[in-house]
Amino acid sequence: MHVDLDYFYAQCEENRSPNIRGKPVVVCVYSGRTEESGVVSTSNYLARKYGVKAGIPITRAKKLLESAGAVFLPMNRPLYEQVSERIMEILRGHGDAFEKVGIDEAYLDISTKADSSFEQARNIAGEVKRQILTEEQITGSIGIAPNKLVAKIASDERKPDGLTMVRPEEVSSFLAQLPASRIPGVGKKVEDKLDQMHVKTIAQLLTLSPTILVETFGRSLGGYLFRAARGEDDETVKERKQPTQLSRIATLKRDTSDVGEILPLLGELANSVIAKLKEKRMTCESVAIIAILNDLSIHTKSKTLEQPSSDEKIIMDAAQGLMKEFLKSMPAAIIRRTGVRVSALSKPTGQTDISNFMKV
Ligand code: TTP
Ligand code: CA
Repeated sequence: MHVDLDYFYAQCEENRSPNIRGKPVVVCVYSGRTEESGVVSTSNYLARKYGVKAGIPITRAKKLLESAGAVFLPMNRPLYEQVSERIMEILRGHGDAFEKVGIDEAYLDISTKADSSFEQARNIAGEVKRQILTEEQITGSIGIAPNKLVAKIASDERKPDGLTMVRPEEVSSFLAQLPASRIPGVGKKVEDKLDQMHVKTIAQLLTLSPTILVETFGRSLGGYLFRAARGEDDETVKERKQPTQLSRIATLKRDTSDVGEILPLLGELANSVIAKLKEKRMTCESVAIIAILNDLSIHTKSKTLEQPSSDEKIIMDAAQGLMKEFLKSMPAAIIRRTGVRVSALSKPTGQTDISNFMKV
């Protein structure tokens, strides 16, 4: 089963401010350069009807939505991460194995829980949807199939609030009618090349020999396309490891070497990293600052803490201290973007950790 939440950031915003429901909602990543500069992160389905989608400039979105009563909101990542984390916990409980693949996307192996029955799988999907909706007021779209690849393609078939089940005997006919661009990993470049070969649908992709595919796309991508067109995939659903580092980076209002202008933004980024660390109940042992200069060169400076920590003051002091040192060591540096990174992350295991027993 593949679960993909619908217009996720925008849906979180609708839940937070119910008065914006029924209006086009656009979540923006403001670069901070000018009031309007930046791109659209995502939009609700109403805004998409006007052509407003992820990646287009905010100025363009404003033109498209002129006099449509649209709402433009800045991205609020901590909010989306909290909602995501709670939904992932719900999902985890429904799978024999669980794999989060993005903030709003996960695979579940439900073979055992569904007793290998597709009818039973459909019931589980219904229960998953119901639970996410009642507990978090979020809708998602689900694909159920014999493997991860087909499940992912299926979850995208009926959006929003969709449920698409593809039984083993239906895989070929389901895929055949779809555009080749629906295969995960087929972006604009591959699509253009396939176009030149007069391949638009997966049915047409089936006519290309492995030799042609490998010649055109190389061994790895060519082989993948050959198998994907046939709905073949044997990847298992596997839990991803905890991250070993976290970072946040942002653009300053203007290029500067003034510590007084840099520290407030650095402080915000540090706070965001600290919040994330606490949310994951993890500690870090190393803190680094990132400085991208106006010539786009990237500089980092890091420091090892005396002991693993998630303490606000310790991490904040470390980040700000590093930035002051950096500016002193490179007085001519003019900074364009800055960031904070914490690494050597671990999860304190408390009483069960053998080293704690040893200390007593
Ligand atoms: P998606 O699942 O691609 O998009 P979505 O959930 O907004 O819409 P859909 O109903 O079509 O699934 O991405 C998940 C979130 O990731 C999305 O809400 C915002 C963020 N995102 C960006 O910030 N920039 C991007 O370019 C994309 C594609 C997504
Ligand atoms: Ca989504």
